[in-house]
Amino acid sequence: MVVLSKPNTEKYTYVRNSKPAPIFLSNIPLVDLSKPDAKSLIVKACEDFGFFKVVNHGVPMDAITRLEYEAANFFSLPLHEKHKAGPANPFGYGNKHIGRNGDTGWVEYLLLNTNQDFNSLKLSPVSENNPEKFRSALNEYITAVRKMAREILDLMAEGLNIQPKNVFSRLVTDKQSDSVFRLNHYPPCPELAMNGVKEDPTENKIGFGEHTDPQIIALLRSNNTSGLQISLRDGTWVSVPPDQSSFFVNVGDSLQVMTNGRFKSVKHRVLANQFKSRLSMIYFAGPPLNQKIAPLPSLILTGKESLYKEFTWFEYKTSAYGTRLADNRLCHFERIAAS
Ligand code: GA4
Repeated sequence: MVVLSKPNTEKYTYVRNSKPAPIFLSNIPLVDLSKPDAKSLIVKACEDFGFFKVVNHGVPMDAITRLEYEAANFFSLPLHEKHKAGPANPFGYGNKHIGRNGDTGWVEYLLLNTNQDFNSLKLSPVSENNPEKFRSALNEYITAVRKMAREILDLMAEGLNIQPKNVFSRLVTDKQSDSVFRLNHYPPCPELAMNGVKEDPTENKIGFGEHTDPQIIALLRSNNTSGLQISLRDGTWVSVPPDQSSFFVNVGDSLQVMTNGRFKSVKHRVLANQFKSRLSMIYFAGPPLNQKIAPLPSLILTGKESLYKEFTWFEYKTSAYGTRLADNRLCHFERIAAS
């Protein structure tokens, strides 16, 4: 049996929910990739929420289970063994510190470049950890999830009625695509009870602070522990009921730009759970570094203007990585409307 490592109990950020009990979003847009209405549902969901849930996604359940097992083994290693994977600067193991600008969360993680050769990833053959099995599970999962990303992006282009069909997907299937894979482990947070927070369900500890993803889309799968929340257009935070057999898709900033703001990148965060550990796997589909990102001319409606300046993904990424999690990253690339 895998026992996930015990967290320590340092002080971390708490947030007070705007409503007394967590609001669960029961009507999360649900897209069945095998159904003909998938493309129109995806477009609607990206316009309304920048977020949707996917079933019949085509990622084999055993690839998911295998990676989850290997990841749980990894996170159950003693801290000094996990640190052997190298610091998450930019790729490797990270603990409580997120990014380079002072953000913290109740989380440990492994951040990987999907183009890297996982043989270079230093993993220890300790107890139930088998580095070879971990590497092959990563490769198998990432290959399957990249295929799903391609399908979803093709459906978006079809749903938007724009040509060519692969206008979005070619950016993430390119050999040079700068995509990232992240395994997040949120240990249970006993401190929530120790602080008397148990009596106050409006207070929560932050696992991963609010942010939007800079890339095109992100595909997230987690175990059955809750914690993920998305922000609605009016700023209300709603909890997303976990579903270990489905995927959740986030629109990223780059897609917001390419659609000239028609699709919105979704602000999201993860709250720590008092009792259960949460394990999530996220594939951030990004374009090649030299790719120019700008509103697609076919999506600038007649009489409307381009809302964003053109930039390369390298420029955006460099700027984004210099920000704090909760910062608005797109504002630096907005065009000032002509008066
Ligand atoms: C958010 C999405 C991905 O997890 C990530 C994150 C990155 C990091 O963890 O290093 C960033 C964050 C993310 C956006 C702003 C910067 C960079 C932490 C941070 C404070 C890997 C990514 O690409 O951007």
